[in-house]
Amino acid sequence: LTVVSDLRRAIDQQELVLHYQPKADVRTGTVCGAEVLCRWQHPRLGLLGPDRFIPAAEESGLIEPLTQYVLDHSLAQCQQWHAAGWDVPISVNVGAQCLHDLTFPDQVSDLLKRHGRQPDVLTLEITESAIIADPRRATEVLGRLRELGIRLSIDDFGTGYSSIAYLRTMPVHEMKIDRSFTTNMRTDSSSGAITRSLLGLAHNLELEVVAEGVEDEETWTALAALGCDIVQGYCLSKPLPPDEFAAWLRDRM
Ligand code: G
Ligand code: G
Ligand code: NA
Ligand code: MN
Repeated sequence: LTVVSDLRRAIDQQELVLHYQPKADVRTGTVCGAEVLCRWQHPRLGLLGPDRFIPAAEESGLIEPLTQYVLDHSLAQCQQWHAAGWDVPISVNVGAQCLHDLTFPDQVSDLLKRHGRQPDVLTLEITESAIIADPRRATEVLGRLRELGIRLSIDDFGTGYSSIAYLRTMPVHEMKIDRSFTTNMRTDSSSGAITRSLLGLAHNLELEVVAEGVEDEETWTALAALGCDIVQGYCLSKPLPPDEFAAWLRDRM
């Protein structure tokens, strides 16, 4: 319970820290973006993962200010990289409440302008459950975000109460195949079959495909053979704080 009042302070005091996990083109290995993952540097409890505070933020209404914070700080970071000669698109996770707020698209647009970034540097990762809570409202908000030129990605695909029918009406650009399928795709035949099927489904709908949870070279190679577009996972790098991410990027260039 104290998490909620603590979290409000954390946002005000800027105790939330952002880590960045790179994504790469499957064929060339070129870095093509980074997912922004929030942590809380708690003064007493140390570094807390999102599972410790995102659910409380969603229940208490603090997810909207938290999302604003994450967008604001990651777009500032993106602008700094740009000034240093690196154009790294960013992907930010967005919960259900933002997708049901008709003012959200304009808020995002204002933040992009404030940081001097073009809309196509930003991908918003959404989950199926966020859509299902209020599909009509979510479709309207997503349509507006897409009109603004922001990219949209459907995260953890296949793990929620998925409805493939939503893929027909959701204006998304990208599908992320959940790591529960990709991590074991070479050893578990049903995970392999699901991965192949999701790739086929996404490509038939002209969506780009990101495979999450790619932990080894063999899985990367197998995904390349299946025509997957982008990989993310420990094989490339774990999520890193900004200074370590910059050093990692410098080493690869
Ligand atoms: O960083 P980690 O791999 O532990 O992230 C676990 C999950 O926490 C992610 O898959 C994502 O759904 C969620 N998460 C991380 N950062 C954010 C954030 O800034 N906003 C929201 N809404 N969820 C996040
Ligand atoms: O947005 P999402 O809930 O998918 O967040 C990704 C989560 O998965 C983060 O918590 C991140 O630390 C974790 N992760 C990223 N890459 C890998 C990986 O290769 N293997 C595993 N097991 N977890 C990963
Ligand atoms: Na995500
Ligand atoms: Mn995921």
